[in-house]
Amino acid sequence: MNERVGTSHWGAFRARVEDGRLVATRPFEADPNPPGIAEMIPAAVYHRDRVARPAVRRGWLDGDGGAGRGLDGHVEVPWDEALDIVAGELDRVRRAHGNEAIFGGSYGWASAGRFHHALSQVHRFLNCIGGYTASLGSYSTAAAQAITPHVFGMHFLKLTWGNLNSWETIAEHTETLVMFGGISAKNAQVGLGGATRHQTVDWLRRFAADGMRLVTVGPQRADTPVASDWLPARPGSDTALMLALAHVLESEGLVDRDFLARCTVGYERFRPYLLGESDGQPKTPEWAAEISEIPADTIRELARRMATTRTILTVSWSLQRAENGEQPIWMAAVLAAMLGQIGLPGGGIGYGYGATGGIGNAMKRLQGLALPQGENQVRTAIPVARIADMLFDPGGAYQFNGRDLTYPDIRLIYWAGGNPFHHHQDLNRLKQAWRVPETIVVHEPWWTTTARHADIVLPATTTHEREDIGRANGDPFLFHMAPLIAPVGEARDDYAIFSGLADRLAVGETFTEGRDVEDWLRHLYDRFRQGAAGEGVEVPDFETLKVEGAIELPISGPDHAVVPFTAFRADPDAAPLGTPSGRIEIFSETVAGFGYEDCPGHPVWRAPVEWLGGAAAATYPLHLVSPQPADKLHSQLECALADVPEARPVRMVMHPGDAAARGLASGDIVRVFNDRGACRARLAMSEDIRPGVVAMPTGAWHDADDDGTDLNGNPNVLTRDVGTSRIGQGPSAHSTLVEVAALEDTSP
Ligand SMILES: Nc1nc2c(c(=O)[nH]1)N[C@H]1C(S)=C(S)[C@@H](COP(=O)(O)OP(=O)(O)OC[C@H]3O[C@@H](n4cnc5c(=O)[nH]c(N)nc54)[C@H](O)[C@@H]3O)O[C@H]1N2
Ligand SMILES: Nc1nc2c(c(=O)[nH]1)N[C@H]1C(S)=C(S)[C@@H](COP(=O)(O)OP(=O)(O)OC[C@H]3O[C@@H](n4cnc5c(=O)[nH]c(N)nc54)[C@H](O)[C@@H]3O)O[C@H]1N2
Ligand SMILES: [Mo]
Repeated sequence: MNERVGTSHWGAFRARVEDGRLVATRPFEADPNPPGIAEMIPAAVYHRDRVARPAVRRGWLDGDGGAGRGLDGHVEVPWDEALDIVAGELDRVRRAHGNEAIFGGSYGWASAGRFHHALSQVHRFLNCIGGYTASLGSYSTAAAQAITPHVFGMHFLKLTWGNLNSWETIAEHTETLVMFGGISAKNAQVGLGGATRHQTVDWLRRFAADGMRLVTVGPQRADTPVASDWLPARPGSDTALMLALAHVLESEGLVDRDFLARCTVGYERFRPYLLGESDGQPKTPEWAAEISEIPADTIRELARRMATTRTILTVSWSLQRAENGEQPIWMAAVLAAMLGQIGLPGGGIGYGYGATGGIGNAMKRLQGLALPQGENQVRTAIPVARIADMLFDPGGAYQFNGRDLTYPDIRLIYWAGGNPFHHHQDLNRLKQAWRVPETIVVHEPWWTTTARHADIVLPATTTHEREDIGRANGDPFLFHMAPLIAPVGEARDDYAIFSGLADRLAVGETFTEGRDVEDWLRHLYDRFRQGAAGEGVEVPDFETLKVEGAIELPISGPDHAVVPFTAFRADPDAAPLGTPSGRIEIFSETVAGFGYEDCPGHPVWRAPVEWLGGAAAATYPLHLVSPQPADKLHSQLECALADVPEARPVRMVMHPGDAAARGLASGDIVRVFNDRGACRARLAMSEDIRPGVVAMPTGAWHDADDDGTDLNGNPNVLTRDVGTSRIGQGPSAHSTLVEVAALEDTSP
């Protein structure tokens, strides 16, 4: 028996390996709140849905032009033959159409481990053969990434990772914590690269015990894991609510004029809109009460409380994964600026607490340990969530953050480490778009829906089958990830697959630089060590890490606590922001200059097409939110979870009143539908969701019956595939209306 340490996006674990077989995992000792997710790893690793051997789709071999994708089966071929085919296709397409015709965006979370990070591998490889059409932004925060540089002069990831008050500082100073979208304990279980010590829930418990006023705004009470005042606003109405809070501040003399004058620009251009002088509609609490269904008096009381106590406003990433998702991000900044507490300990604004594990941890940031990706000769890149638009409309014009662009003509898609049939919206539309390219290559450990829709499927190892180094942003631990088991079936590491292809395309040496895996690990690790030493952090050598398995670096704790924007607040001329004015931009000349009706020069309330207050609600009266799943990461480990009796279709939470109105009961298998599609779900009832809203987590593998109804409960057959706005062009999954009815036929 041998208990090695492993790590994953959902944290570290101890692995029990018997006779070369992974039999069980148990929690890592340093984790006070270990997630249960790791328990599924053994069942998933040996699951019958593993891709055993390279496989080529029958219809592709017959030259069906993509028509059979997702319909026909695959034939297994030996590795050499598969690699010859893929190398041949890459070469053919780049010669005939140029490298721009290869879509290598390959968005996805892949798995933990720094070297074998599939996206770094695929991008490095494609750069070696002349480049590829890339994707920009993320499904997580595309809209926020587009807007915050205009407002704060800073990339959103820098804002959400480094420029928010640490938990320690909040505990010490904050009196009122207003959480738009809550601070989610289930989401804090995971972190890109790992989250070792899960502390978010403990911090929230402490805030509650200390008597901090906690307010959750959003459709689900449980989005905050401790008791809080719940304002069950309609989904998509947050901007209106924030405007009304701002209106109270303005009309009751509670605005911090000095802060606005010193640290912001453009309030005088925004104020006429707030007061209704420019559009005839004052943004009063009564106005917002109609939109959000939060009583006007509640809004007034909250605004006064925010102005008279040390207050942080937090905004979850989910708010911007919706139509006009840029607006709540921008308006929250304006509201915080009016309160004037930005730059004070425990005051101001923070985006993304709880979205992943490391956010809010007091931590020294260290760079490095990433595989160098080289340079992409192709300049074309699309906003990540516009993939179906791109495939449907080569040469088509679109606007994105001030630029007029056209979609490239894609002939070959290459995907390693992501699952578009998990992450994209309106899957029935994606399925059509996916038929367009000539060839689709996917590396996958499992027969996911994406793999089943690919022409050539190359079996990849999981992270447990190879040696790697584990480390994550916002986490003090370093892991040596020894291979726990031998590769399953004929699976190969992504690195080995790309090395084989690079050889065939005469760039073997460029891709590998003559290094094997061990050489790369040492090389990346040594660079990381040197970088850390430059920051005054001593990192033990690789041999020591190998022996120890896990090492905690001395980079976290109260000494590293952050109070963001202090220097800026003290002297905005000496420490300006990266905006054109050097100030927080309440009005942005740049954004106004784009001339977009859907994102003018200051934040505005714009009703989405699909929300409970609009015309579409007459036909589809329920708002569907599709949050992240609590029991896994996205679609990963799903095959094992789905095997548990009664686990599929997935649970969908509904208010008892809405269920009664439809004659539905807890446990019923229901049909959830709109004009875009339909799926099954297992009904669960709860008073903790506001009436009119249903919540179904993402992650079930899409599989449809003959009339197209998704059997497992994948909400993305229902979601809308439209960009957040012309600024962000992000995914707008949370803006979706549906209806729910009993399913006549409940046979599996
Ligand atoms: N409706 C709705 N949709 C959403 C969201 C939502 O809130 N609502 N959220 C969106 C968000 S924020 C995100 S980030 C996306 C997530 O979407 P994805 O990141 O695409 O989802 P994953 O399931 O993590 O996909 C990773 C895939 O990589 C595979 N993989 C793991 N390790 C390896 C490896 O070593 N090599 C290779 N080749 N493959 C590997 C896994 O088996 C899995 O299929 O979903 C988005 N979709
Ligand atoms: N266990 C687990 N954790 C994860 C992930 C996972 O797959 N599994 N994925 C990770 C990833 S990639 C990301 S990007 C983050 C995402 O983190 P978030 O984007 O913050 O999380 P979501 O789960 O999409 O949504 C959180 C809640 O927002 C609420 N909500 C939806 N629409 C609105 C609205 O209009 N207004 C308000 N006020 N609330 C609304 C919903 O009730 C939902 O439960 O989570 C990460 N954490
Ligand atoms: Mo994400």
